Amino acid sequence: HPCGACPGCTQRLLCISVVVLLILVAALALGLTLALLPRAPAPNNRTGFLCDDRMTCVPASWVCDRVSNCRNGEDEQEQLCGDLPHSLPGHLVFYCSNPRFWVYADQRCNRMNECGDCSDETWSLAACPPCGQEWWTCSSVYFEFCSCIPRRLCRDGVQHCLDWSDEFICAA
Ligand SMILES: [Ca+2]
Ligand SMILES: [Ca+2]
Repeated sequence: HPCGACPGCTQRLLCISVVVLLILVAALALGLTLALLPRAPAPNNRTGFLCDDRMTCVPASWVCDRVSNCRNGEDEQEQLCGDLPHSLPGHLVFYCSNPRFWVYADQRCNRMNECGDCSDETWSLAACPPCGQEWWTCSSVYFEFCSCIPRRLCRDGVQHCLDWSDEFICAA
């Protein structure tokens, strides 16, 4: 039978047409959405400097270190490095408790005392997470550390903690 001959056939054809149309519209909408979405700035979510290739993410402390890490050396350009730290984007800089001193953002909470007064490590300003598995928590007697001592320094016969806990309590 030709389709017009029975009402059921026409209805089925109409139904199929509507479904096909709906699928097409949905596909178009999905395509548009994907095309309009902002592209991910980097392969993973890290804080750093994004090179012009939109792929290479340079750690903050590699910016303006006189070594080109971007293919075209964008991380060392005059515009960025001419007046440190003011010429740097704010997210790459951490100001110590004494605002005359600053460190790169990736030096905050890296367990090393780069501010000199541990304000990049232990003060509320830095808001660091707890020391974690690899570290022993105590007050350091060494200038280079603050409140986290590498566990490899536990029970090595040298006092690293003010309370000696690295030699008497910490298990390496
Ligand atoms: Ca560099
Ligand atoms: Ca630090």
